[in-house]
Amino acid sequence: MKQLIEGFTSVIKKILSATYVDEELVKSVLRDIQRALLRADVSAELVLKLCRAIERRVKEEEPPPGFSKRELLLRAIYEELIKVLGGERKPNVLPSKRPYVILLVGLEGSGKTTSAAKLALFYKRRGFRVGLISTDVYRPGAMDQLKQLGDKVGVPVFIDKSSRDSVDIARRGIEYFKEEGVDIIIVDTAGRHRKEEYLIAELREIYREIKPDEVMLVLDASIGKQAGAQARAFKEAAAIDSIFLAKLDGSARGGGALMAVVETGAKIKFVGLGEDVEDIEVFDPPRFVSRLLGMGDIVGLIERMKAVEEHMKLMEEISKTKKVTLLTFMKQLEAIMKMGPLRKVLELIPGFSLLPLGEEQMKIGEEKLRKWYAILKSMTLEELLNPEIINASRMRRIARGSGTTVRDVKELLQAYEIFKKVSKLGRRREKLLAKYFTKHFETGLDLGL
Ligand SMILES: Nc1nc2c(ncn2[C@@H]2O[C@H](COP(=O)(O)OP(=O)(O)OP(=O)(O)O)[C@@H](O)[C@H]2O)c(=O)[nH]1
Ligand SMILES: [Mg+2]
Repeated sequence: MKQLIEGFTSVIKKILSATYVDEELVKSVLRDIQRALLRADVSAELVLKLCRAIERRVKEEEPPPGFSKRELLLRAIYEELIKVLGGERKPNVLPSKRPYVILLVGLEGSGKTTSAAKLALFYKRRGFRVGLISTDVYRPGAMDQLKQLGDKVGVPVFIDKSSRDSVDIARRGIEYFKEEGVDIIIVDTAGRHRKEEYLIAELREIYREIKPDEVMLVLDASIGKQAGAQARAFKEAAAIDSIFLAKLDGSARGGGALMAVVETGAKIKFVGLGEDVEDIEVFDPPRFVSRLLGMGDIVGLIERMKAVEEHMKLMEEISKTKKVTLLTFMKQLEAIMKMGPLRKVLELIPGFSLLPLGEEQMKIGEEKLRKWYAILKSMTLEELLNPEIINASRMRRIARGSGTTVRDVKELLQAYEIFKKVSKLGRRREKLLAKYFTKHFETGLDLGL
């Protein structure tokens, strides 16, 4: 994983430090991405698909106002990588019932026992009572290994070194923990198989006997893209509910394993990122990609871009709709506030960047936006949709509810009237808005256009 992170970090550096973002830079960036991914054992097909998607977006899309081609390129890389990793959604890792039995399976040495302890700690920290069971009757020392790990994370472990019957141990262990009132029972199994088919046969037997709520397949990421074939084989032959992708940290091929497994449609719930019991993470594609890119504020950048797009869309809609209400106004304020500092926002609106607005006026403006928003939030939906019903007594109630004064409420209503006029003006809107903002923030109260 380290190599992949290094590869992407240097790609991002290249983008950020380039004087121009032109076709040549995009080409060289895509070449670097290809090289980094192929080295991480990602399949050539997937690499090609990803790079084509990035290239197409940079070519075809226009950055939203106020943003550059550079930012568009960063966003395309970020979003397309997330797509390849299965999308924005985080897996649900909470148990659906109590007690909840998780059966861990996987080939020899894939990381089952370590992952069992990691899971125990993970759930314990979230307030669940956890129990661990070792059913490994084959490898000497296997039970002690789990016992030691259990002690380390402070979770009880059920073992029986005198028994040779793993299914029986599992059954008794589950019985025991049920009586103890444990919420989540994690069953570690023996990894004596080097080949999938033998394990699959045994798995069916255990499954029939203990009927776990979830079968979690532990895969070793160091085998690279081959992990995809393994995930597929298990998925087709047995009831695998989720995947724990272990050893994603250690090898250069982890990236390939990750993407190959996602491609099969199997659900990766957790990833193992080291030998320690702490080294576990819920697989969260956006977070993972942020780390991969090594750019701390990329999420912030993309949120700002999205907010601007939302604002543009809203403006479009508002200029189309006939009925403008306080609710429209409120949505507009919401969109503006999401976009960041007012100065930045105004810079995005044609004509505004030239306005001689000082720091002081910006501050007044921002405070006002916040106040207006608080007032709007104190209104009922009926009031938002039919502003004309807001009489003196309603105004008093709204002012009280929002911690403002009746004067503030009146001011907001005046602002809304102007907004209503302006939003009907289509193209002329920006100019008038500009005029309105300068006047308004200069004097604080003069709302006349
Ligand atoms: N770097 C790294 N090492 C890991 C990770 N998970 C497990 N390991 C190591 O992989 C080796 C095997 O781990 P185990 O947990 O014993 O694997 P197992 O599947 O239980 O093995 P068997 O029971 O023999 O099949 C150990 O040396 C672990 O420390 C991980 O996420 N990262
Ligand atoms: Mg083991």
